[in-house]
Amino acid sequence: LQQKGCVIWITGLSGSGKSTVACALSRGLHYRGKLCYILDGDNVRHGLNRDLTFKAEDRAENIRRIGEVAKLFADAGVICVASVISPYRRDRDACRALLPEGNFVEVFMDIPLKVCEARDPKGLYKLARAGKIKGGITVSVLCLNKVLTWSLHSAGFTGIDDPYEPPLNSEIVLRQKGGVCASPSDMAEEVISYLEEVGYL
Ligand code: GGZ
Repeated sequence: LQQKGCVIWITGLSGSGKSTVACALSRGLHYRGKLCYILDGDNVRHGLNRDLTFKAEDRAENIRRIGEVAKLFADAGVICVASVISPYRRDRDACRALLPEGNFVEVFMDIPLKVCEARDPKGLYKLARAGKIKGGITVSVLCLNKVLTWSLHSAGFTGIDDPYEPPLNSEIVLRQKGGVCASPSDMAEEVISYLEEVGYL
């Protein structure tokens, strides 16, 4: 195998286009004969990470596991594309630190919240605005004839009532130009050009 593995880490809000760009990128890489694998937050949360919620420490664990798996792919010579919100800078930087210098390429989907919210492909922003996401599970217990209620896993929706910390030094920033988003395949081409420049392709 002639290929040098690396991790392409796509971070951004829900609805910013991470998964779509990851797919376009994977197509572009396969077209160039490169082995590539996508770890998508939403998919990984149905299997490996199905025990995790959206509270901060679970998001951190989600990112830690995805970072470790991505590193294994990179060690095996695969270009691993991770598309995850990864809202906390500290968690992303910990994933970067797992890899040799230059092998972690952070791509920031710098798409304004109002654009992501207008897209709202799964209706999650609408639910979040209606206050139907924050709060997690409510537990009530009857104790000495009084109902005691408290909330577990209190976690909001990223960008609405949970934070997103934008990267400060990402290798690539994908943003709108003149108020218009480039197509996912044009965005993927920007990533491919970068990989060519730095000698991955
Ligand atoms: C953010 C949420 C939440 C909350 C469900 N906050 O855009 P999607 O819908 O299809 O993908 C999102 C996915 C986020 O999973 P990640 O593993 O990428 O998140 S993180 O990096 O923060 O751990 C979104 C959906 O799950 N989703 N609830 N409360 N996104």
